[in-house]
Amino acid sequence: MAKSALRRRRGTRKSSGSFLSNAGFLPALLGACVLIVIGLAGGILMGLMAFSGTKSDFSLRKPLEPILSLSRKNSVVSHTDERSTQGANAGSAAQVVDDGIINKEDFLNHEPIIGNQGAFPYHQQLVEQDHDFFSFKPQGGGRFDEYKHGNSPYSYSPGESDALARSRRYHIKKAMQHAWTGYETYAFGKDELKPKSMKGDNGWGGIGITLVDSLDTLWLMDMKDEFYRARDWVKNHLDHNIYKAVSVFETTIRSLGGLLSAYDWSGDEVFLDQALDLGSRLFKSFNTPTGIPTSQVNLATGQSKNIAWTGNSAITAEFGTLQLEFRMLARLSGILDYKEKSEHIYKLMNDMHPAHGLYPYFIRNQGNKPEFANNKLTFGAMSDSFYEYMLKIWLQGGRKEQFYRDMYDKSMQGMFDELLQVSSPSGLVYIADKNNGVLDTKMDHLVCFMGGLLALGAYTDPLGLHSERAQRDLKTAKAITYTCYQMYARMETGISPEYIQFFPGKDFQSGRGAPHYLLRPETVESFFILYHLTGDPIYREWGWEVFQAIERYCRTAAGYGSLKNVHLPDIEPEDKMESFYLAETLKYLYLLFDPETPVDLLHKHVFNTEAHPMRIFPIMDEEGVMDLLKQ
Ligand code: DMJ
Repeated sequence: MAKSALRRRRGTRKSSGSFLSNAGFLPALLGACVLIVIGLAGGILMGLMAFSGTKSDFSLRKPLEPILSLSRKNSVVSHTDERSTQGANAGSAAQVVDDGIINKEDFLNHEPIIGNQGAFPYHQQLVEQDHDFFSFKPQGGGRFDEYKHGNSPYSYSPGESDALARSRRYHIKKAMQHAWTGYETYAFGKDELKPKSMKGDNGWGGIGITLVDSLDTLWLMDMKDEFYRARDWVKNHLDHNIYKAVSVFETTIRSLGGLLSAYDWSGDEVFLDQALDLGSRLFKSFNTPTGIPTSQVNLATGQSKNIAWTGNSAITAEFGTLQLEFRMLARLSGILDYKEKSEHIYKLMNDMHPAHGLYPYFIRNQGNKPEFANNKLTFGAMSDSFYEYMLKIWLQGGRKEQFYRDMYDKSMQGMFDELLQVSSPSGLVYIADKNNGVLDTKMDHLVCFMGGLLALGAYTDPLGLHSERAQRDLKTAKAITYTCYQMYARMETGISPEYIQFFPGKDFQSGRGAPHYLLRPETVESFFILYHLTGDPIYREWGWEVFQAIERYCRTAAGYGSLKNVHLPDIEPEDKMESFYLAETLKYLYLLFDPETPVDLLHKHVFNTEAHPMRIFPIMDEEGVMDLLKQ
């Protein structure tokens, strides 16, 4: 945007979005009347210019973003003041919103402020190609307070942050090149690169987990030479016939999902052949009396078992996160069983009718009927992606299988009723756990995927984006994502710990015993989805901050390593780089800054839980008959 236009928009910042209350309007109207009376043509022109200047502020607002109905009952009146936000990273003063929200009811009745606080004030200068990340210093969490309760306070025009985004995208791709080059040099074909000792590691059984998980990231970042070298390894060396019990869930989301997505983007049959081979081996885990697969399967023999530390139970997030992949496999192979048996799990779960649509994370799968094996509710570890797939199965099938959407909406209602919390004193919105009916006021970093999921659910809600339900979900998505951003911003390294705990009067503290960061993606995942759907440039600002912190504190000579303690800026990274760093974290960051992305979340693609995008497909024919295999 031209600088003069930006200055003009900043100059018109107001505390109310009402057209009539915009101070530019009345003077313009009065001026126009006077000038008409005295018949001065030049005066008329000036009046018109003043009027159109006011209008242009409204036309610059992004049309996708809904403005809530002003007639909603019990809305808390928001008021603003001109205090500047502490440490704001742009010269312009932000408006802190004191919306008086201290508990869940206040939050749920709160009507978000949308686009009426003037132009977006946080744009920074383009990033140079030789940018020095070592000088990055976290600025703390005392900024962007005006976003806390699901507000999108500033106006913006589509694409106004694109030039800046491209200058940042360059550095995300450089990061991928750095990580991939390290992997290719020291660990090609191994499961993981050890980023400090520069060695390969085959902890997953030797099925090239990092390579396969990275394929579509290489494709989307246009690293085609690297992609085809990896493809040749998949063709010539990848062998799933290994005598080892592997995790059905992890191997499905990382390897099977990676192969299917690589096939979907490139059309290269090598990936399909390997996916069909791997899928048939993993599918042996479904041979249980209940039909709920075991946690592990031996890829060579097909022997399957649950893991001992769960008390021999199956894990909800594991068996509930296989469906996108096996439905895709059914479609590509013509083997209907893949679809039916993976979907059957959801029917079984639905028939258990858990209170509030919330599922404990251990399920006994030995008898003829599944049973709940504990009473622990969470949207974090061990349950998370089960809720994610309720929505995404529905999206994958062209939004026609209402059963899944109903299940999702019921569970979200349960989450609102039972788990959603507001912290004190800051009023941060988060999703707590519940153990045997007692709230555990903590939130895993893993829960941060919920910002993106709720937003996706809102934008595709059959009741419409302007419905009360979708608006509730959208503002909650934004509020949780703000809390997740704070999980980074408030730490000494600018990087989030594994979980946070909330204490009355003290907001949150890093979770006792887990101050580490494993290079996890969930927060930047939500930044990407929220940016993609709303266009609000704030998510690019937060994403850039997170990326700089990762560059500063996690980069090693050959890749990136996890952090043992996010409170200690002088600590070295660990010798561990999970494949999801390349598959998810770097991919989501790249997509966040990629104005030219071919990814389309609303019309074309659905991401599996490991960030592998696949095309959606209508799953019923015109008559409404289920016909997965007809495509
Ligand atoms: C990934 O393997 C997947 O996103 C999974 O659903 C849970 N989290 C890890 C990364 O944190």
